[in-house]
Amino acid sequence: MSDAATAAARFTEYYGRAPAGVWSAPGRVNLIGEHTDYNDGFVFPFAIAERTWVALGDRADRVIRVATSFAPDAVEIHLDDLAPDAVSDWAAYPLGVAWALGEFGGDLSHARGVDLFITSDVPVGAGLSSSAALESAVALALDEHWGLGLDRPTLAKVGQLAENRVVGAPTGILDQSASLLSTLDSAVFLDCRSLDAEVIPLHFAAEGLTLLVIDTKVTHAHATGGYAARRASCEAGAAALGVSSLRDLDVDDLDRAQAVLDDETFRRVRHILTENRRVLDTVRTLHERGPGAIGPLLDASHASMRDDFEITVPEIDLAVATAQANGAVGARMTGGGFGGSAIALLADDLVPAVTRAVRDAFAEADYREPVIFTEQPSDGARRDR
Ligand code: GAF
Repeated sequence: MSDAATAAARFTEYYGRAPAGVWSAPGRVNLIGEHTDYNDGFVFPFAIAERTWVALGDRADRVIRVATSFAPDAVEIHLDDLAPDAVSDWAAYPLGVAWALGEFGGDLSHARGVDLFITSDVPVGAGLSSSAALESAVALALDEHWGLGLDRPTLAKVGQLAENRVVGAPTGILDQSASLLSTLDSAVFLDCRSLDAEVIPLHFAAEGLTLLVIDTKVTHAHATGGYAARRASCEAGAAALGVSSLRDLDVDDLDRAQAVLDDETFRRVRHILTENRRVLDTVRTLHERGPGAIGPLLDASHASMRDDFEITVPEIDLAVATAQANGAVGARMTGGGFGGSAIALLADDLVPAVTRAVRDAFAEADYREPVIFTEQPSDGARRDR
């Protein structure tokens, strides 16, 4: 378990002086709205309790150096040399963000260099957005330290650009927005076209509900493979249907889509159109009937990801089906897919039974032991000290 004091202590140990400040940003769970972000659609994520911390200290020159508890060697670069292809591996995230700040109007020409030390307790490869936590913490720290004055929606775009251009993953704006815009006990209802964001209270605890995360330990990476293929299918579907993005279509257009598209592209498109609808229905249902009533929408979202978008894996499907069979209000995969985590919303007193049932089912199927924990919707990025 890390915290701001640990990040400061590690900075001091490494650089031999105290940091000027410590910032942090959380990972996220997406409650519903998967792969809709890069289709200009709707998402509804919240920040989780696990965070990434960045301790920062000034330098006299114009070098930026990054060290971390999760890699042996520090990486450094002159601010004038920042470029998309100048950094690689884990350093692409923090140094990619430093480059991307300039692309969004941050004036780095007079900025002094910085030393950074990064610690994190966001699990990597679990579909809980460790990358956005890192990008968002660094973006906020550098923006505030250098006085660049970029607002949080712009910092989310900075993190996304770093991920797209420097890391090389063609991801949308969901994860960075969740990390930067969330507040305690709430989720962010984001329109990824207008970037209008509304923070909506979830009231899980007040309603006697617990959100369980089941990390299947099947790891994924979005810089390779299926994620880009799904994105390409959506773009091909939109082009064939004569729209600039799938946001311009609604479930009423499904008959026409089926007539025009091949079966696979149609199913990809159907996931996006129905998922946008489910996000809107979830927000409405929360307002009208509370969180105990959103379960069928979570279940339907999972079925759509499994059957139409085909981004789940057998471990995830087993976790979801077991939670559902043991009384969860609703359950679904969260995140980009091809591994990662499932979430289950359930009555507080069902937590031990559902946890046991999922563990037993995994053992029975000879799957790796999952890591199962409860999660509280938490605060977004902030300065800690
Ligand atoms: C990953 C991406 F980074 C997000 O942009 C989003 O597309 C998500 O997968 C799927 O909803 O987390």
